Parts: sequence; C-alpha cells; structure tokens
Amino acid sequence: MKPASFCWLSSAVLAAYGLLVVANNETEEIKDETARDACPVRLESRGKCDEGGQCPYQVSLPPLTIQLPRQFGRIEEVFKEVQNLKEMVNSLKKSCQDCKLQADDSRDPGRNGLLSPSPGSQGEADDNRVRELESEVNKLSSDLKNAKEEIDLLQGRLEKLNLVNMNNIENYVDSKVANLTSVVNSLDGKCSSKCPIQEQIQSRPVQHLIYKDCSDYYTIGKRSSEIYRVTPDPKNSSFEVFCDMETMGGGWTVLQARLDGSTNFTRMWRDYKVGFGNLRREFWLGNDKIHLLTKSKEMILRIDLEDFNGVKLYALYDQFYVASEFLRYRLHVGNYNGTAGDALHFSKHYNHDLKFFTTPDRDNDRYPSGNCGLYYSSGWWFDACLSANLNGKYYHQKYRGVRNGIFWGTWPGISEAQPGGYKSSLKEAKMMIRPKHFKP
Ligand SMILES: [Ca+2]
Repeated sequence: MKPASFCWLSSAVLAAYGLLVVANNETEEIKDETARDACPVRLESRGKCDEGGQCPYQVSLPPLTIQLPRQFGRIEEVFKEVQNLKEMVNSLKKSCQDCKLQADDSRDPGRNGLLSPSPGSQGEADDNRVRELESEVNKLSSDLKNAKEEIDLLQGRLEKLNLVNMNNIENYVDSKVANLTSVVNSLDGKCSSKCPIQEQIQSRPVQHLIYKDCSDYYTIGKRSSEIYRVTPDPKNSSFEVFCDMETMGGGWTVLQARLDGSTNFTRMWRDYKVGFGNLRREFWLGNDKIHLLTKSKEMILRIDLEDFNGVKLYALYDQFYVASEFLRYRLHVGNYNGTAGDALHFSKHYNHDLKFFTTPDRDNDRYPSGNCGLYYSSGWWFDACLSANLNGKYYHQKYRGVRNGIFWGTWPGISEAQPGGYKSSLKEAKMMIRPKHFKP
C-alpha cells in the first residue's frame, strides 16, 4: 500500500470520526490540514497476521482539537452551581444535626419541669405528656362543672330572694292598708255612736271606703250577681268585675268564664295581661287584675265545670295566688278539695302549680322543644305541657287531633279516650276567688 493511499484513508477516517462526534455542520471544522500536508498518520505492522486473518497493525493519529458549541461553555457554570448546591446541602445537613442535638438536650428533665421521661425513651415521654394534658383537661372540665353548679345554685337563690322580697313588700303594703282601713272603720263607729244624725248615713255603704273584691260588696248587703267596681290595691286604679253572689254563699269574684264559645281564647300575652271578652258572658279578667286581687288578701279558688252530658263537678283550692308580670304571673295553687279531681297537680310531670304563664307569643313553659300555648291554642300556666287547660278552644261537638279544647285531665272517663279518637271539650267552665277568711 502507498503512503498517499494511507493519507487519503486516514483523512476519510478522521472526517467520519468528526461527523460522529459532532453531528453538526456549523461546528465541523476539523483541523486536518496538517494531516493532508505532513501526513502524521502512520500505519505500522506489529508482526504477522494470524491464521484467522487478524493482523496486528497500529495506526498513529495526530492530536485532535474539536471546537464545541458555545452552550458547552455553561457546563463550567453548571459545575460551579452544583458545587455550591452540594455545599449548601452539607451545611443544611449539619444544622439539622445540631437541631436534633438541641432538641434532645431540651428533653432533659433537669431543664424542663413538665416532663419526666426515662432516659432515652422518647415514646414514654410522649405518653407522659399526653397523660398530663389529659389530666389537665379533666381538671378544667370538673372546674367548669363546679362553676355551672354554683351558677345554678345562685340562680335558684336569686329567684327565691326575688319572690321573698316581692312577698315582703306586698305583705307590708297589705298590713298598712289593713291598719288604715281598721282605723277609718273605728273612726266611723265612734262618730256614729256620738252623732245620732250619722246613723242614717250608717245604713249607706260608707263603712267600706274601699271595695277590694266581691266579698266586700257581699258584706255591705249586695246579693245580686252583677258587675261591680273593685279596688284591690289603692295604688292602682279600680276596675269592673263580675260577682257571683249565689254559689256556696256568694261573695265570689269571677276570673274566667266559658259558656258558648262566643269569645276567642287563642290570644297573645298582651290580651291575657289586660283581660278580654264580655264580663256577662265569656271572658278572662286579666293577669294584672288577678295578681292585684290575689295579693290583696289570701284567696281561695273555686272552679266549676260542666260537660255536654250535663255532669257538673267542682274543684276547690284553699290557696291561690298569681304573681306579678315581672315574675311571669307564676301560679301558686294548693290544698285541693272537690269532685272534679285535682287536675292542676295531676302528676310529677304534669303539675301546673308554680308554673309561669305562657301564651302563643311568650314561651315560659317547661316544654323545651316548643311553645305549649301555641300548640294548645291558649294562654295558661303550662308545664310540659298540660293536665288542665281551661282556656282551650271551645268545641260545640266532639273533635279529633290535638287536644286543644277546654280540658280538665281528671274528668270522669277522659282517660279512656283513644289518642287518635274523638275528644270532647267541656261545655262550661268558671274560675272564681273569695278571701280565705270570708264567712258569707
Ligand atoms: Ca317551651
């Protein structure tokens, strides 16, 4: 083989190599002029060819310089950045280790009074902490419970105090009024004994300057059941009442009457407060007036009831008082006697005594999920809700659905009625009061 052929071959080999290394025409500037001019490529034989046809030749190539694209210059920057990142990672690693060491130190029981772990026991330390927090929570919850009980207790005492104070004041005023009345009456007596002319006046109703209720009219000789004007409390204005002068000797001030359904009793707080209806037929006298009447003297309550079969029964309560509006007209009723049964104290759960007055627009009952007054279409001293409701709807015939008619829970045969079956309202009801110590 001639040397010129070798040069051509080596050039071809170099060109192919360059193409392989950089497959880009722009950068293909292989500096092979020297190879073409001086031909530094040499092929040397290193012995004989073996039997398989493989020959030990050595090709010496000239030094090679390749121009790389501009972007390759960034490799160095990338290397630098990688180096920086590596350093950062290392420093972070170190600070992390420092952190861990510090955290371990801070768990040292000598430096933190809250924890008392056994040496080297991380799980137990956590358990102890959890237990401690639990006991703290338990303590707080029991403290809260105690506080709630105390608040309840104080609330009860406050209510009692309120009642006591109101009663004291009322009693004080009553005794003053009673004293004055007796002084006036005794003066009247003295005058009439010394002045004969006055005896004619004596027959007139002047010995009672104040007619507190119907019993005072009875005392001065009034015997007809009529409307009279009473002044149970001199500090408040007088008002008209209907007096029953026949039942059980007479002297009764009527508070409520149901006869024929001519008056609607599904009314709001304001109406029950001032009263409504017709005194000669159906009416509610009014909670403010009932309060004044019952605080002026110790009163007894009589309830007369009649059903559509003509059965007439009554209930007599030896104690009856209705508190002021401030105390939501709370009912105090006791010492039952009579034939109709004590529906106002039906059971532990249906007891109207000591209950507040509730109307469809004012929920003072003991039923937490709703308003008994709204449900039973009435204003009454509802418990949760009722065993009596004399202000219920007037039904002329038997009715179904909610038992919102005029109702007395101890009425004979009433418990036999099926919940979904027909019910009867009472035909007549009357509530009236008279002083406890009145003798007709
Ligand atoms: Ca309620």
